[in-house]
Amino acid sequence: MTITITAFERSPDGGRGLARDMRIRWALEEAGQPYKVRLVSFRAMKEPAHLALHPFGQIPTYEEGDLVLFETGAIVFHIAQRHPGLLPDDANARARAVSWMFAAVNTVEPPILELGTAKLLEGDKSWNKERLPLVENRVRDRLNQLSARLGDADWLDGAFSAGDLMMASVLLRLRLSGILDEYPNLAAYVVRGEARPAYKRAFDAQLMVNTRKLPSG
Ligand SMILES: N[C@@H](CCC(=O)N[C@@H](CS)C(=O)NCC(=O)O)C(=O)O
Repeated sequence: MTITITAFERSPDGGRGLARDMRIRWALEEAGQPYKVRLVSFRAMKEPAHLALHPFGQIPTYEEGDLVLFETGAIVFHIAQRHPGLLPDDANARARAVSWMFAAVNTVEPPILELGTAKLLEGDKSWNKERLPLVENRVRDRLNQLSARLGDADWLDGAFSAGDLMMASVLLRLRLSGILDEYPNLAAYVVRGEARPAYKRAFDAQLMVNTRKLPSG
């Protein structure tokens, strides 16, 4: 069955891996599954046709036959359950990998998103100077804990899994802030994720969308 995902027609980062369709592309590449991409503009994302797929008017979405999914965690989990390569066979190890997926989106990503909001949307507020260090330190609190748990291991729990795919994707969003570099083992973890052939294929495909010339007129 054909898999179709949605992605930004023009991504704010120019297609350099930050838009969340990247997580789905990466998972599909790891699983060796072909997919199609439907590009949507910011305006189209808020129109009824897209809202029928994604109640919050965002990307990415995932369509496969009658199935329509939104939320990257749920989509990557679906892919990982259906195809080998992203979750261990052992039931307990599988459950732990799923814990890491949830930890990525539910525990580590929120302070990182808050930092993005503080920098991009609140930079002109009089209170921003006082608030920003607090928000940065909330990110550091989480990274201290994650860094301690990862230690000198390559991946969070044995072999690479969907948990690592989600965690590395979330951490990537921190790179420009410089905070990730305060944690050499986490920075190296993200680089290890980016070095995977499946990640590179996904990255190239996303970048190509954003660097190709649109037909004029
Ligand atoms: N929790 C959602 C977040 C989805 C999300 O924030 N998507 C962004 C692109 S990376 C988006 O569509 N932003 C445009 C908007 O919210 O209007 C997920 O993980 O899928």
